[in-house]
Amino acid sequence: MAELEGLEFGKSDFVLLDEVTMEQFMENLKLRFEKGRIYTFIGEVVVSVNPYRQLDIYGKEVIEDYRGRELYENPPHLYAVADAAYKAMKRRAKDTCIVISGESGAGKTEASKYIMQYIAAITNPNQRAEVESVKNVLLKSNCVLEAFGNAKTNRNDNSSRFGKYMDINFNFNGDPTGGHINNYLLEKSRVVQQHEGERNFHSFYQVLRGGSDDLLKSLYLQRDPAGYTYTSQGASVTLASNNDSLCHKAVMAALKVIGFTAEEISSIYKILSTILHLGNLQFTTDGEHVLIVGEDKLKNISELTSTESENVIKALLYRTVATGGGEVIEKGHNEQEATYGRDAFAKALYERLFAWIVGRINAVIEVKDYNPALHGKNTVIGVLDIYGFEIFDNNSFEQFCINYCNEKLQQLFIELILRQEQDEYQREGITWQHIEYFNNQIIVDLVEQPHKGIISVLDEACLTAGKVTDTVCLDSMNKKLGQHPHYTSRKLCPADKTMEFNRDFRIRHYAGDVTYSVEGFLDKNKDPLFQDFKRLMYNSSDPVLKEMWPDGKMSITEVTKRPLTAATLFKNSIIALVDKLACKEPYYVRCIKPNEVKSPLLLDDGRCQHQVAYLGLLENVRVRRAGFAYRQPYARFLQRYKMTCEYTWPNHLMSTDQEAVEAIVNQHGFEDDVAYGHTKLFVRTPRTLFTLEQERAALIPILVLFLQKVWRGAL
Ligand code: AOV
Ligand code: MG
Repeated sequence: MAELEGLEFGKSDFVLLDEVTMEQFMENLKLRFEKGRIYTFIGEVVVSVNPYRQLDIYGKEVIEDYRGRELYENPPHLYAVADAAYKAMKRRAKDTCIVISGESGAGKTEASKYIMQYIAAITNPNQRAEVESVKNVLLKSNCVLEAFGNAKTNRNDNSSRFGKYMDINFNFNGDPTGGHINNYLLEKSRVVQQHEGERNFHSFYQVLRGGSDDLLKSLYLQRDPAGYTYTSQGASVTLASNNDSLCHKAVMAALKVIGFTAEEISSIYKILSTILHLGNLQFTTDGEHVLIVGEDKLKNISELTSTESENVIKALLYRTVATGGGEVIEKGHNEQEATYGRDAFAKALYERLFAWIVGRINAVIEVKDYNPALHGKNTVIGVLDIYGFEIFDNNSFEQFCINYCNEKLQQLFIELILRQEQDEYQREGITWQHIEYFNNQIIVDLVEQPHKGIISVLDEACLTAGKVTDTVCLDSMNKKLGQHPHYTSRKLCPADKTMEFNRDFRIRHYAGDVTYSVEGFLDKNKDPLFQDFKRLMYNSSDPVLKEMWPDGKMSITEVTKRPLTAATLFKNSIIALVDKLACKEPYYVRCIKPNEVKSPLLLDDGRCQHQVAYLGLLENVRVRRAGFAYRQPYARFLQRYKMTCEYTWPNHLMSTDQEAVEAIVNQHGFEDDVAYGHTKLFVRTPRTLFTLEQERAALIPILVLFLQKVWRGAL
């Protein structure tokens, strides 16, 4: 067993602070960070600080130290939470989930990978081939999804640009039998546009830098990302770690392990290449018609997508529209429309590729032929790693969605860790001093409330016929939400020079104020794509591509129903996610970003205090300190520990179970560590239960012997 830490490393659980103040919390956090102790408990919650350097605290040996141990037996670690979630799942057949939260760059994705590795390492001791293969796919899927779903932002060189929730299914032995990945709103605008200092998704640079000469030749690509508009707008084509080429090889290998066929892999890279060529197409006009500059690229595109070149030209320059009289006509684009259509097509190609990859992985790991009658209950551990709260110089629709999602997760944390806890004490009649915390439900409502919330105003503007501009939409938000304490706009607050008239609005989020530019909101919310592109792809003779575009089958006269908007789809998916998490036993990792400069040495006081405050960590400590770590209904407690007390074994003669439980508690001298609720016993520290468990374990063999003798009539 790993040694518990000495006091020179500070307190391993914030609950042990002398006083719960920001000063003491920060002092402990800082001391531990300086000593390389990046994890600290708050009860069962792990607080993690990004070390920005490789620490020697992971790997096989350390995993062995944590395997099957109780939380408090080892120093705080992600492995301890992973083990707790696993034990709850295995011993009590509970579905559990591990929710990893924190702002962009705080270390969520890294944490999720360590957790997955831990679960993979401790399961399947018998090395059964089918379980090994499931584990392998689960682990390898990370590498693929990071390549296609992560990118360099100004906050994080490997920023997740999609949300990921992965369910891992276990059989009654506790071995993984499969899984399912849900992905949430990929930031597809990045495909065609990157801010200064940022990059497109890693996958593009990886293939350009790591693809073999033959592959690049077959894709008509040159090596230099600077040669493609879509990979060079951020003017930052290289990562500090500069490992694009190596990653490409790892992704190729992972795709093969997962089970992608050679044709499928080829189609994936053809799509990436198509997107790059599309980005380099330009449009001009001869005064009457719009023309495409660079016919050679067109030829490449039609070949890569297995479509006819004239159909590609047609889809890029014209759109089919149904007139009021039911007549179908072809309408030529102007230059601006053609460029817009091209970008929308490139974004959709990438988005569908990503969704298809996720679906393909799911098809491999989906639990097949599971028979509960035969195999027992199929339990699940969910791991959530989603994009963190983010503030950039320029915040748009994507940040709005990402930050809304983080509000929802904070709300879930409040609901599960703070509110339910306090509610239960009240219900059980345990003396309790109420702890104040900021409840962000008000901000969640500001965004998602039907008829009144921001999403609803946006949708209304999108559905209104005619030209509703972003500014008109902003006006209507100002009218509807001007009074809301968490909403401001420059119109409502003219003195605030940090915002622009007619363009900006600000939300006071739980994690800080974010000013959003409304420019492009409506378009991103409507997310239109001309049917002509869908049809073009559906008619491709590449079966993989065709499979991604089933809706291309519809003719223009059939495409009348308005699809749900991007914000509403996202909202619905996040509400479904929260419901899924809420019915599982939650385990939390709260990640903190120590500084803005990725330094392993600096713990920026101001930045960290801000995160500790908005994550509600002090309140978490207070609730935990005032509270009781464990609770059990009297009957269940009695059933389990009655053999440890002479007054309760084999049966008690007291009038209630509560009295019998009191007898057990008193005999062991645990009076100060418990409280009696209406229906449950509340236990403050884990050591009490640990002692009882040990005693029970020691007694069971003796009791078994005793009972055997009784049955044989020897006694
Ligand atoms: P995020 O997932 O929280 O951000 P990451 O997990 O990608 O953040 O972490 C950012 C970077 O910090 C990583 O690429 C590593 O360089 C470093 N890092 C994080 N955790 C560790 C660790 N335990 N040990 C060593 N280095 C670490 V975002 O996806 O942007 O919200 O959307
Ligand atoms: Mg991430």
